[in-house]
Amino acid sequence: MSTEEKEQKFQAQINENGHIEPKDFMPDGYRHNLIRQISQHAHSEVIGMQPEANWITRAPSLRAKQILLAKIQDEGGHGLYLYSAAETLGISREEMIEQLHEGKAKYSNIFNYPTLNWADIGAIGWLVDGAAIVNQVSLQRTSFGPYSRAMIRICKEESFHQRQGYEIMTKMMRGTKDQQAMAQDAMNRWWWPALMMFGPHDTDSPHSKDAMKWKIKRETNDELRQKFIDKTIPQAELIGLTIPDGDLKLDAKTGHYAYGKINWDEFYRVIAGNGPCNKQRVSHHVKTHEDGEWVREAAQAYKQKRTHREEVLTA
Ligand code: BYC
Repeated sequence: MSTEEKEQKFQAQINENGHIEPKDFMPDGYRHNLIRQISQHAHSEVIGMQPEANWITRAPSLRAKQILLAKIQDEGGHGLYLYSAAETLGISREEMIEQLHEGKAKYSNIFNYPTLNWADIGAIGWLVDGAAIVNQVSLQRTSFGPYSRAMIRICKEESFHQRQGYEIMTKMMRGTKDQQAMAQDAMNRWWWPALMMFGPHDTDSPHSKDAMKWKIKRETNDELRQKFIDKTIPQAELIGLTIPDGDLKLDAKTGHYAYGKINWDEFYRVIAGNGPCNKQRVSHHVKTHEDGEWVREAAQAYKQKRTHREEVLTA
């Protein structure tokens, strides 16, 4: 088959909502776009553990601490599924980590903001995981088999994460005036960066056209952002939180909320490495990676020893 025929067959399979598997033919652009997106997604999961881990030792109760620990551990697991999915496309874990450390690979804008108090843990679970679920539910139908299957497992855990955050916010809104003010302050600081998680508007999103054609993405950045806004506003209202956007307005005809202008200058500054915590996040990851060198060496030595023993036994 000529390359052109292979590409036609590939696109036909995608058009019929079939999965592409690692050993199937795929155009280079499809492979590169997926490696970029999946590895950045994996880095987000792992870097996202840092702002939450900041509050493990100061959780207000044993129950809250257990739940937070379980959630953060889940995020580490999500990173592992995703690194494995990306590895099926021909990139190694080492290369991906190197790209992260050198600033060549991105991770979600949202994890470059600080967690100043316990209400921020509520806001992350509710808004950040809430935004992530909207995106990831859609990605369960992505065309690349290993990514789609990883998303199905991840989504099962994400809804628990979102509830964990909403429970914290609800409790604080039922608490003292100071606790209510803390919850509102967290809402004010996390709302806009959470909207930015969906990426630039469709008209300014360079990867969307191919990603939609190849069904890597099943809904556009703006479609997903709108879904998140429509779903989250009633949740905020229910517990008495105000959305920090004076332009919010429900369009009775469409059932969608119109919203104010997103500060894209801030978004591009943060994803270029100049947000409040970028340097701290990456340098912490570099240090932890270096500290873990002996674990990787030991695992490698154990693997070699086992392989050698199997060779001796089967000789
Ligand atoms: N942050 O053409 P576009 C979690 C970049 S973690 C940073 O629209 P695309 C959790 C984009 O990479 C869940 N950069 O790109 C974990 C591109 O730059 P490059 C994280 C962003 O890929 C722990 C440029 O802007 N979820 O739930 O078609 C604790 C142009 O953008 C962002 C995922 O990663 C951003 N927000 O669409 C708690 C979902 N947005 O690469 C919670 C998977 C855009 O050319 N990813 N950029 O240098 C996606 O669905 C897509 O990659 C995006 C962007 C919708 C994010």
